[in-house]
Amino acid sequence: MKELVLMDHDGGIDDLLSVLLLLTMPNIELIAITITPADCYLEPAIESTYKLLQKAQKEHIPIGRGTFHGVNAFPSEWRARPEIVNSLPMLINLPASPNPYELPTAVDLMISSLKEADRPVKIIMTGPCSNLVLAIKKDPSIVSKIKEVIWMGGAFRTSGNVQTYQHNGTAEWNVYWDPIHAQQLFELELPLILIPLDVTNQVPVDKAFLSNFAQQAAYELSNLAGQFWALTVDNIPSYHYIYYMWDILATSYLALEAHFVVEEVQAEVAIHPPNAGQTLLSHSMKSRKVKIVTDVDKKVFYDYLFTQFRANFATLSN
Ligand code: AGV
Ligand code: CA
Repeated sequence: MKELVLMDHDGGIDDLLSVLLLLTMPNIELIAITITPADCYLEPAIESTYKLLQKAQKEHIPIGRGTFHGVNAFPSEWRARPEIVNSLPMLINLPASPNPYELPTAVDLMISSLKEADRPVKIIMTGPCSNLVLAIKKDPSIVSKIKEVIWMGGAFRTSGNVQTYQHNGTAEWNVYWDPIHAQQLFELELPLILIPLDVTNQVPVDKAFLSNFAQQAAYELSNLAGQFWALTVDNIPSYHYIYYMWDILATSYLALEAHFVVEEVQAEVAIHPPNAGQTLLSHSMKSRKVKIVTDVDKKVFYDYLFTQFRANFATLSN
């Protein structure tokens, strides 16, 4: 039987690539996508998501709109990226989504999708965790329908990627956007596995990768994915803003679990400056057991991307 999966993403380029990757996985059934307006503006990210679903003839999959905004906003330049995606030749002339404000809220869609599911669901989160925590607060009964939560977030034994005022650089952005709900997520003690910077740092999006990947651009999915990645290259030259396979690695966990090294740790989330959003290994009263990924078989991971994207939309097996 197919694994039921619900995705919550926040519209970054690698979030959209993660949607694309999910659509290539034969063993999962995507039951809903909810969007957090964090590393994106909501409306264009809904449009990108809907367009990708249309390409795969999956536009019946419901989309939920996040209404909660975290305390620490993402830079506007990053948030505007889906506008470019929507203008790419393969996507620009597709119908835009239905009125975003007529969509269910992310919280309500999460609740209804989980309640209607006939078996427990895996949740993949590639942005902040606010929608999920708010959904559980509104209807705690959904916890029994959650099989596992896979979250791209955190930085444990490595530095963070937030560089801003009032911050010492120890936090990862998805946690920093809403540290309070992140700490509450830990306190919920769900089956939670984090894909933190500790492991995503091992899988950069570099020119050598892009160059190899371009060789299979005759396949529609590779062509589109290659264009998405090209949009991130202005991040690459600068040391601090290098682009990684963050969310894509987290998404691939659904298919490649056996190739990931997982460790159980005790951790908490700092909620005040100068390290708001830092995921700290600790044994304080606030700390909880969580699983973190510390290593991945990089060859298996990159090979998997090449294989999955060697496809055309009309022939997606899923
Ligand atoms: O911290 C990684 C998270 C991932 O979910 N995001 C990007 C991925 O979608 C935030 C982020 C960190 N650095 C960035 C980010 C950058 N240079 N551009 C855009 N987003
Ligand atoms: Ca993201």
